[in-house]
Amino acid sequence: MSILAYDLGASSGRVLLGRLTDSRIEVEEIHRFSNDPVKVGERLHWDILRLYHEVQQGLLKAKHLGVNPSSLGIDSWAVDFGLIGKAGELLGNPYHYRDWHTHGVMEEIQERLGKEYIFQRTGIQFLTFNTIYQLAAMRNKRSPLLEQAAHFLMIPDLLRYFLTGEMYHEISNATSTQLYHPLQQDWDDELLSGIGIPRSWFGKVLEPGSVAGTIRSSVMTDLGIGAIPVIAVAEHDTGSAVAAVPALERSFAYLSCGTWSLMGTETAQPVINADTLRFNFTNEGGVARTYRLLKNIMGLWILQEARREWEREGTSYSFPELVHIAEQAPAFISWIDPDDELFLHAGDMKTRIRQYCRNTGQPLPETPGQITRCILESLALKYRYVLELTEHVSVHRFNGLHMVGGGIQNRLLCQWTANSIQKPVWAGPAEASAIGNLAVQWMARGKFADIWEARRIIADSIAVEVYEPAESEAWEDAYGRFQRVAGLFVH
Ligand code: ADP
Ligand code: LRH
Repeated sequence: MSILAYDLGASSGRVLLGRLTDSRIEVEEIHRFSNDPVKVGERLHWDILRLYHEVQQGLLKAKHLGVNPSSLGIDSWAVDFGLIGKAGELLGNPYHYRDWHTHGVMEEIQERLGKEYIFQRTGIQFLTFNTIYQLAAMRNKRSPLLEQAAHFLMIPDLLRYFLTGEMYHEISNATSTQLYHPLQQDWDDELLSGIGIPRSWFGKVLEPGSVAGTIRSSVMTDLGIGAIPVIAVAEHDTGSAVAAVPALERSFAYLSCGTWSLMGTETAQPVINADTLRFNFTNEGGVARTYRLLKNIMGLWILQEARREWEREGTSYSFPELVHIAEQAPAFISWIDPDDELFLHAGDMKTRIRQYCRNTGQPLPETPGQITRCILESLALKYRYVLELTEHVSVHRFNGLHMVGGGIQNRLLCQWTANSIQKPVWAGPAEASAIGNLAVQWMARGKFADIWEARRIIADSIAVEVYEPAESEAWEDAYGRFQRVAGLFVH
C-alpha cells in the first residue's frame, strides 16, 4: 500500500511515495520542483497555479510508476492564503509573506487591539507577516478582493480545494494565522471583527488525520487516474516536520532547518504567559492535540538570498561549494543577528550584512566565503540563544538537539550548532516534513497507535547522524561576544 506526501517548502516542493513494510518506512522521491515567487510591479506573489500544476505532475508520475496511491496529503509553509469568490473561483494571486504590504500593520493592530490581548487569545508569536496583518493590510488598502470574497483558504487548503472541490481548514496551519483561539478551538470572532474581516469566510477546522475529500471526477478524467482520498495531514510544514522528529524521549528540543529555522519543544498545552509573550514564542497546533512551543529564526533564507545575488552577478555556487568556502574563511570575525528585520525581505543580503556589521562596529565581510561564514556562525550562535530561551520558558533542560529538514545537509552547520550549544546534535531526517505527512496518513489508517509509535518507527527506518560538541572554549567566548553584538541576553 503506497501513499503520497506533497511537501511544499518556500524554496522547493517534493512528492514522496511512502510504503510501510515490516514496520519500516520506505520513501521514494518521485517529483521535485523549485518554488519561484513572482514579483509583479511592487507586489510579490506565489505562483499558485504552477504549484497546482506540479501537484498534478506528482499524480502523473505516480501513475507512470504503476502506483495507485491509497491516499495523499499536502503540507506547505504557513500563514499565506487565497480568497475564494462567491462562484467558487480563486480571486487574485496569493501574496508571498515577504511582500512589503504588511509594513507597519502589525504595530498599528497591536496599538489598536493590544499586544497582550492578541497574545492571550492566540498564543501566537508576533511576526509582521502573520495572516492577521496581511488581511488587515488588504483592508487598510481597501483591496477590492475583500468585497468579492466569500471564503478564506490557506495554501494547502487551496490546493486541496482545487483537487477535491471541498473547502476545509486544518488546525496546525489555522493556528499560524494568529486568528485562531486554541482554547476555544475555533476561529476568534473578536479578532476577526477587530480587523474587519467577516467570520463567514472561515469554515470547519479539521484535526490532522481527518479525511478532507476525494479527488474530483474532472481531475480523475483529465489525468486518467482513479479516486484517491485526500487526508488533511499536519498541513503546516513545521507541524509535519515536528511529527517526524525521531525522538524517543517525551520532552525534546528540535530545530526544523530549511528556509526558516524553527526551534522549540512540543507541549501538551499552549504556554501563554508573560515570558512567552516577552520572548515572542509561539504555540502552534500540532498532531494529536500537541503544541509547538517555538521561535522562528530567519534561517538559511539569508544564504539562499545571498546565493541568488551572486548568481545575478554571474557566479553560481552550489550549497556544498558555499559550505566549502565558508570553512576556508577565517573564524569568528563578525556576526549578524539573523532575526534583524533587515534580513526579512528579498534583496541584496551581502550589502545588508555589511551594513549590520558597520552599525555594530565589526569588520566587514567581503568575499563569498567570509559572508557565508558570517551567516552560518551567526545562525549557530543564535540557535544557542533560542535553545536557552526554550529551556527557560519550558522549564526543562535538554540533553541535545534534534535537527531535521534540508538544512542538515549542511554538515558544517550541524557541527557548529553542536559546538555552539555544547550538546550533541542528532541530525535526521532531511525530508522531515514529507515523512511527518506520511506518518499522519498512516496514523489515520490505524497503522500507528499514536505519534510516539510513528516516531519510533521513523527512528528505526532512517539514519540519524550524531554531531558531538567540540571547540567548547572558542565557541563559549564567541557566544559572549555575539550576545553583546546582537544585544541578546536571556534574563
Ligand atoms: P524549505 O524550507 O524550502 O523546504 P529545505 O528543507 O529544502 O527548505 O532546505 C533548503 C536549505 O537546505 C537550502 O537553503 C540550503 O541552505 C540547504 N541545503 C540543501 N541542500 C544542501 C546541500 N547539499 N549542502 C548544504 N546545504 C544544503
Ligand atoms: C516554514 C514556515 C514557518 C512559518 C513560515 C512562514 O516553512 O512554515 O513555520 O513561520 O514558513
